Formats: sequence, structure tokens, C-alpha cells
Amino acid sequence: MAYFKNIGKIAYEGKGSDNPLAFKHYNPQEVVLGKTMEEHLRFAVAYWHTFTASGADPFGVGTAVRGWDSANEMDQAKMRVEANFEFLNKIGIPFYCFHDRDIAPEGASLAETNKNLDVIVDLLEQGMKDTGAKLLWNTANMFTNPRFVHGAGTTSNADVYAYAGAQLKKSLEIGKRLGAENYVFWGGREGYETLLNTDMALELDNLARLFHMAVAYANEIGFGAQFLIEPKPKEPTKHQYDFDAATTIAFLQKYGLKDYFKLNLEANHATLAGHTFEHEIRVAAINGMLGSLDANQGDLLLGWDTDEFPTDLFSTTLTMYEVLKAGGIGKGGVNFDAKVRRGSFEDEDLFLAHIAGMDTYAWGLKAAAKLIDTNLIDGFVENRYRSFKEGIGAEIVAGRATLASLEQYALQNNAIKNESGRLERIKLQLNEIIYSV
Ligand code: XUL
Ligand code: CO
Repeated sequence: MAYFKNIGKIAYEGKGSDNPLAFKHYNPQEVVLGKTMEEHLRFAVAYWHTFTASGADPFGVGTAVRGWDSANEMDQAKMRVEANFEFLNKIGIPFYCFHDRDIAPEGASLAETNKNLDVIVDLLEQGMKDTGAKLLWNTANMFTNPRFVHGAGTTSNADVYAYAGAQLKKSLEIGKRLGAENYVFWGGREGYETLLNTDMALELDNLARLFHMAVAYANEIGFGAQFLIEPKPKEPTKHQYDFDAATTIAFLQKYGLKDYFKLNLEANHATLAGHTFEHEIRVAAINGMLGSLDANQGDLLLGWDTDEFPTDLFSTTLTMYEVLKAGGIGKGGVNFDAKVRRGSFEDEDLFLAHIAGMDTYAWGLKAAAKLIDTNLIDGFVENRYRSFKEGIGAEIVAGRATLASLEQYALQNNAIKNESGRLERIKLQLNEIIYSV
């Protein structure tokens, strides 16, 4: 059955087009710096925002009008599978991502829940075969159900920890069956509200133990997906353990997990942590930990996780610049962890929102490629650090300097001269590049 009957395949029509249901910048086969846009961007649809969510917020019920609204839970789950493949095909996105609980409702017991999952996974497997759609990543939702009130891998209750382990095991099996290219761990309730009732050391040790078990089980069943941790500083808990890229890398290093994981970085999580998205990507890249991206944007006036579709060109340009400089996104992709606003409740809005995100990323990719071609940032940065290429700077970089040799140099060097960082000039040139592509 078709759910989006009034919408056909979204085509690339180019900059001159005024058709809202067409791409102006995303031209999948267009080659940018040696790869097609499709290969660079590896877009994915987030099942939860696009097919499961209703538009409910803390002050009001759902507003979305969908073709599966009136069905019972299990039928809804089946209808969403069909809608997913129809949507992916029409919008031209090769990948999708889901949490276990997005695709199938929970039953009265874990066994029943797993049975519901099996029914839907069969349908997903068939749909993927029929359409060629691929799973960028799956994950386990270990935060929505009340049992996870005190966390999953960081809970104070060993029975809940065991349940989380069982849920994770099933989720890894699903990932293997559907050929997931990545598997994501976002620590939904892996954090704490107050130290007044919390054993932080035990919680972190236990979380690491769960990750080690996941690595061991994936190995055992031959599930070769890239494992990703998704940092976020707050929401739902006040202190999320995977605060940002740097904190997460330190955690992985401490527990001997760094070789088994990379990071899934999200734009809105970066801004919640007081960082830019490009900062988070750079931190990951210079540590060899860049895995995948959750593309969205927050509202800086609100300061919470609003998961808006990305429309900020300045940010997508700098994001894609970081990705290109890191050598690409590898097995990861650009997953739209983004939801239409509550007021955008029609099916058509799902298409318009993804088109906006895809065009903004494609535009950012083209601008980033031009930034590299024109050598604007690289050239400036290289020149800015040139003092480390010779003399005392070269000694420092080679690891040959000592405090005594630095003192000897500084004592005779009486005329330190600094240079301007030229930030305003660079920003204007960046604007010119963004609007020229
Ligand atoms: C929550 C979030 C999640 C993860 C997957 O803020 O981003 O949807 O991406 O669990
Ligand atoms: Co996310």
C-alpha cells in the first residue's frame, strides 16, 4: 500500500527550479573532489522521528496525520515498514536507522517483545531485499520504558542491568541479520541527577563491562558493524556520562575499549555541550575516532535538544569541511536525527524537511570542497604556524626542546612579534564561498 500517494520521486532540478519537491543542490551522481555526492553524504532517515513520532511535546498530544494512525499497535508497526521503504525510495535516501522499540511494540514479557521484533524484522529484511535500502545503524532503546528509570548499563538495580544485557543481545542479533553497517550506543539514561544517591565509580565500571560484553558477543556471532558511541551532555539526565567527544574518548581509553568503538556525533548534542559541531568532529578526527554523524540543529535561543532539520549553511559547510579533511565519513553516514516541527504535521512536510536537510548538506559539501580548492583555511593556518617549521619551533616539534633550551632562546630573543589572526576577513571570504556555489 502507498502512504505518500500524492508525492512522486524527488528529482534534482538544480538551482533555477522553484519546485519545492525537488532538489536544488543535492545531485546524487555529481562528483565532488573525486566522489559522488551520494558517496560523500550517505544519508539516512531516522525511523523514530519520521515514522514513529507523533509530534507530541510535554504540553500537547501528537499532531501528525499519518496513514497508519487508526491501526492497532502491531498493524501500525507493519504499516510503518511499508511507509519506510516507500519514503526512502521516493526521497532517494539509501539508508535508514532505528531503535528496537521504534519498529515494534513491547509485549507483556521480554519473550513476547522479542517475538514482535522478529515479525517486523522479517518484513524489514524482505523490504531491504526488494528495494536495496540499507541499514546505516540500529540501536537499543534502553531509556523509554519505566524499568530504566535509574539507567540501563548504569542502573542501581542488577535485574535491570540483566534486562538491558538481554535487550542489547537481541539488538546485536537484529543488526547482524539486517547487515547494519554500524551499531550505535546512545546512553539515554546513562548518567545521574545527584551524587547524594549515586555510586559514580560503580556505574561507570558497569557501563564499561556492558560495552565489553557487547564487543565479545558481536565477535561471537560474527557481527562486523562499526560500534559507535553517541555523546550527549544532558537530557534526559542532568549529567550524562558520555558528555562530549573528549569525555567519551577518555572513558573508552580508560576501560580498554578505544580500539572497538568510534563516535556518532550529533550537531544538537554538540551545542548542548557548549561546542560547535565542527569542534566535536575535529576532536574525534584527530583521535582517529570519527564514525558517523547525526545531522540536525538546535535552537540556540532555547538551549535544549530540539532536533531540527539542518538548514544552517555556515554549520553544514564547516561540518563537511571537517569530514573532507578527515578523509570522509567511512562506514558512517549523515543520519537525519531530526524531526518536523509540531506545526508541520502533514506527510508532505516529511519530504520538504528531508529535502531541506539534504540540500543544505549538499550545498555545504560543495562549499567545503571549494574551501579546500581555494586553500583559504589550510593556507592561512599553515602560514600561521610557520614558526614551528624552523629554528626553535622545529626543535619543539621534534621533541628536542627542554625548559633550559627554551630559556636560553627566550633570553636572547627580545623582540617577540605576533601577527593578526584575521578572523573577520576569513569569515567574509567564507560567506563569499558559500554563496558562490
Ligand atoms: C537522543 C538521540 C538518539 C540517538 C539514538 O538525543 O540523539 O535518538 O541518536 O539513540
Ligand atoms: Co542522535
